[in-house]
Amino acid sequence: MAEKIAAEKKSKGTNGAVKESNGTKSSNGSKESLEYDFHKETVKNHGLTNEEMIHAYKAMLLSRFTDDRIDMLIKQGKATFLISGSGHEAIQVACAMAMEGGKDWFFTYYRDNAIGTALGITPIEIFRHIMGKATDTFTGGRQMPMHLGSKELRMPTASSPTGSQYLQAVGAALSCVYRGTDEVSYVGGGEGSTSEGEFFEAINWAAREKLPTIFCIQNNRFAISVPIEQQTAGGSVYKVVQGFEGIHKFHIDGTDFLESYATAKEAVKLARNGEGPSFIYADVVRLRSHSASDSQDKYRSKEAIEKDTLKDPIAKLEKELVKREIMTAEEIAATRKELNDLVIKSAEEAYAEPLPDPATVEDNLFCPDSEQTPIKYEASEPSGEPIVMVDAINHALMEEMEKNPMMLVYGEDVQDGKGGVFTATKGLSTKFGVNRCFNSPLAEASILGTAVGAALSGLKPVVEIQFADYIFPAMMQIRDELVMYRYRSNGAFECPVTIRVATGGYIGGGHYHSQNIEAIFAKCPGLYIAYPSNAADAKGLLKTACQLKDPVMFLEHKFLYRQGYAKSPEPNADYYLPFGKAAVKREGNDLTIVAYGAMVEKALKTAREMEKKGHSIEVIDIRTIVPLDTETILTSVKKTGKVIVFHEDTKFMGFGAEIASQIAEAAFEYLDAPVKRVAGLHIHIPFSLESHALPQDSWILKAAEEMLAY
Ligand SMILES: Cc1ncc(C[n+]2csc(CCOP(=O)(O)OP(=O)(O)O)c2C)c(N)n1
Ligand SMILES: [Mg+2]
Repeated sequence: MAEKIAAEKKSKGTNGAVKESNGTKSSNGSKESLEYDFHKETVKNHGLTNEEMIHAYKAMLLSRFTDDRIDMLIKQGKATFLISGSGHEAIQVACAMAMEGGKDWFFTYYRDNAIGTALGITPIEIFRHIMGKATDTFTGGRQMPMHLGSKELRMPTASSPTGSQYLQAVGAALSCVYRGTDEVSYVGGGEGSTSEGEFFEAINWAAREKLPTIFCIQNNRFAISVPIEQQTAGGSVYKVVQGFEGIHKFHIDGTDFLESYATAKEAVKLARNGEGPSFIYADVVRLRSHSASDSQDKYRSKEAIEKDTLKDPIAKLEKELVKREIMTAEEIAATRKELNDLVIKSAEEAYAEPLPDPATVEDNLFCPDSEQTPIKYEASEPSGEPIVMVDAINHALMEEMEKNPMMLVYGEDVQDGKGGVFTATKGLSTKFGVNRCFNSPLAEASILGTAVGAALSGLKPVVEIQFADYIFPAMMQIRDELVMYRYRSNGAFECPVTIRVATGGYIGGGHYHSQNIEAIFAKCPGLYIAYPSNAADAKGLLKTACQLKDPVMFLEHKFLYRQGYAKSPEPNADYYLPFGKAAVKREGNDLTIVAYGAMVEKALKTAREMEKKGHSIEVIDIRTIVPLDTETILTSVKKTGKVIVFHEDTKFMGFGAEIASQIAEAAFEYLDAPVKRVAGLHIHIPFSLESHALPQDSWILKAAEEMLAY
């Protein structure tokens, strides 16, 4: 497509590539590229009114003056950090003006200040943010500068990991198409961040599905101190991206506002018309050091730094405004003064405002109860035909997709005929169509990253990770993005993704088809985690996960999928189980065993054995890791005085350590024996020696005997 467009442009003689290279070397040896493929001829068709040009100029100035003021505030001890957009303003303002605030989606990065000002974010809002004030509407004082965000502007609060925004923008673009809109999704980033794998995953997904995404790579030739030659093969990711079909590519001078605007306008037009994504590679200059913690004179020559100032986008636009007689030199001077005064006044006002109330420190980690989906829990008893766990999961997905047209299911191999490697998603794509249940590329970060973007923009993605062992490419999206959105935006954005993960061992799966991951992910604040032990619980909990406005990790034990003892009478379509409510599977007085997942049946087996010897054991299935039903555990322990915490994952740093320590802290006086843990060895699960690594019936039986004899 892009090649076709380029060929057409050339044949029309309006837009051929300009091949002019001054061949100069910067201090670090970089050759500055001036081989633009978007010709100045097109710029004539920018279509901007004089007022719009002045708006652009003012937005650029406001952003620049705000940067300058922050630098001053740091010197005065009134601010701590600056990450400046100086030199990047033209392309940013151009993109903002080519799009529509409040309609389109903006996945910005920490240097995208001028996008904000062009869309109407005011200097005082920036100052409140950089000073971490309670009035900071982007993050409520929770994030360092510069992480813009605005619900009204559809600008999900930015984060710091370089490159994690790309897939999210693609997910939002997917949502734009799914919802039948002509909305467009912008994503900004630096040239350095394109070395992250997620960048290429995002280009791949957007190009493959022709999604309305505008990738705006701002090439300032440095990633902190690392020059582009050390960053990218061939010295330009623009060249690398040529290999992707289905995406329009533009290489432009991002310091030239009109060229930037004409390009952005073209890209937005293509996206709105369903003609696919665009990749804009905009050469810019970094007029300040990377951040307030960096001094570029350590790694750049004075001459090279000075040379960049000759390309200052604001000076360029001023020249253009005068040349076109849109503004006089006097008007420019007056505008500069007026805006600088506004910036100084805004900084003073913001400084006087209060810091956040310490009482709010835990707010907005999860959706507050008052705003959560109202659910009638356990409205019926499971009483249908007995069903195996994997079918219960399948039915939960069917029923919830039926109820919620915004719910999508995707992952590797989930589409029919396969219907998932464990058949959990069988029939969904046939019943609901492949726009609602579809195969993703083999890329876990893509699955999660797009799901985050889709969820932010109104969909309910319920995605599958084929094996827990392979969730780790998605770790960044889960740990730093998914679970943080609500908190980092101080409640403005929610990210209700459900991640179904096939988990656990006992299937002879060796190192890479056996892992348990609940302890790793329980360390992620803001994530609910369920780990059911039977079909009815699986259905009830998964249906609840599909309704909740928070991220949920839903762990499905592979060994239980078709296990006879994990069968239950099927609950009906209105059966929902609450998170944080443990099940007392069996009552007893002499010992408590706290278990979950595949360990529940082993615990019950031990209880049955010990009953024959006259001992009564209480078995608790916690059902959800987060939240943990500590109350049910403590009530039981206070009654029995003895407790074994039993799980499959490694004993060392396993989730049982948390349970054990909570018991020790809250019920020490009630204990007649030290808290005991029975769990897996701290090794990688060996294929042929699995039964020596994972807990066996004999392990828990022996431990119970010892505890009862204590
Ligand atoms: C995943 C990740 N690794 C490292 C960092 C630290 N870091 C912050 S900005 C940056 C350089 C980014 O360069 P580039 O993408 O070119 O954007 P620029 O800052 O030049 O606009 C680095 C390494 C980070 N924020 N995230
Ligand atoms: Mg850079």
